[in-house]
Amino acid sequence: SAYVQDPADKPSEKCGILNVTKITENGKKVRKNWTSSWTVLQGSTLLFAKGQGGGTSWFGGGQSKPEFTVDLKGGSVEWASKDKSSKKHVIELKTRQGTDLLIQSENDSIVNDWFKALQDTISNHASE
Ligand code: I3S
Repeated sequence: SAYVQDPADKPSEKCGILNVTKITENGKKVRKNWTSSWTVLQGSTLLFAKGQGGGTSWFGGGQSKPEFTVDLKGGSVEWASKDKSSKKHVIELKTRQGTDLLIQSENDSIVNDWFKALQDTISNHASE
């Protein structure tokens, strides 16, 4: 039936507000700067827009550009060890480009969903 969608055909799109910081850039350690960020997973790309005081930052639809994007292909996710952050529910995302991020939310179910989505995306694009 047209109403039954094969889960394999489902486009990987997910969005929400997360706390994010880079911890390395091009393989070099950088100072943390936790930012609340509108986050969009689109295909194998993860896009972040910095939250702007007062208004909600948005990208797409011809509006402001994402603050930064990372390609998940060839990356990895794991739960961050205690020495990486004192915060709870922290995902460590490592990318092939050498940019590593910590991604966090106070809401553990939100973080668990993102962990699964990132992991699925990485494994679905593993052969690319
Ligand atoms: O890994 P660190 O250096 O303990 O990370 C903390 C710092 O980035 C701190 O800012 P200062 O650079 O001004 O010290 C942040 O306020 C903390 O949130 C960082 O640690 P957590 O454990 O929250 O990731």
